[in-house]
Amino acid sequence: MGIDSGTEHGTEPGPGTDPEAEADQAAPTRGDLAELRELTTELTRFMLAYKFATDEMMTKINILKEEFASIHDYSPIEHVNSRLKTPEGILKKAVRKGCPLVLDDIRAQIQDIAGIRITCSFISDTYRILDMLTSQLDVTVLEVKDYIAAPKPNGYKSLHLIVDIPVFLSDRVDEVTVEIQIRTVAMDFWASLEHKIYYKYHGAVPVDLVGDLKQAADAANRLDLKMEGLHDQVLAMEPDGSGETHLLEIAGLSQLALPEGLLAAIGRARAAESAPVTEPEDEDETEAEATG
Ligand code: 0O2
Repeated sequence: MGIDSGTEHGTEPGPGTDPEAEADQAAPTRGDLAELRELTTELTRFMLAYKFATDEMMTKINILKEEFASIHDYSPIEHVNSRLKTPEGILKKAVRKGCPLVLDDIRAQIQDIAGIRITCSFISDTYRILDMLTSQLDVTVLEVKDYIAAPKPNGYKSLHLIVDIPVFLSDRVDEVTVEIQIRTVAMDFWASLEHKIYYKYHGAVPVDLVGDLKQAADAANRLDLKMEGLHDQVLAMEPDGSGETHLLEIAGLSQLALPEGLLAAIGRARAAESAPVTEPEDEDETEAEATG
């Protein structure tokens, strides 16, 4: 690109060079600029599709979270966060995986450009959330990896879900891949520390630390099982065992409250419906009685 040419820093041009020709070569042509503009637009569209897919998936998850918080005593979702891989991160991963640096190949081979992590209270909740998301009609499941049932040798546990969801753009619909990791708070605590250690040692974690990490993963698992057991006991103590609470009692949902008159009318209608059915009196007899 000419940064090593002799014209840099006021150096005299060497014999046989034509400064004008060099300047022409270095200056971007109209064609170059058009190409650059096209590439920028293409890259922006590429990244935007992942941003929109993340937004859509976050909406789905937040709907579940809010619905649970409003109707049940607790939400199985503790936290949700999302991240988009940076173009640099995508490039690094593509090079690491030997993926051609072509957008279509990157799209097909790098499945965690859009990533969402859901942290749940209990192990059973992770599967519950997995079922709820995978059964949504517009979600195409590409892969489920169950590292909870089959943890990695280092102790890593999590559910990994790779899905495609449609993103409706002005002129087309793109199917965009999103990676969703679902794990308990304890699994997440372990994974974030292990991730830090792994990066600190550039992947070559000392053997004793590997052993300690595995022990910590086992302890996290014991905690998860204990907490789940306690939770089951608490649920069993509730009158109907459902953990349901009355929607209208929830603070912050006053705009959903029905007028008292309407509630009373619904109550009367229900009571009438469930009242024992009385046999209708014989019409002729009633008429005869009336006429004397
Ligand atoms: P980062 O920096 O979190 O994005 P892939 O490389 O994704 O094509 P792989 O490795 O078979 O294929 O996928 P897998 O096993 O589903 O892992 C994907 C992601 O899960 C990782 O992304 C991590 O975020 C997480 N993960 C997997 N194994 C471990 C682990 O042992 N410890 C921790 N802390 N996290 C793990 P990246 O791209 O590797 O890293």
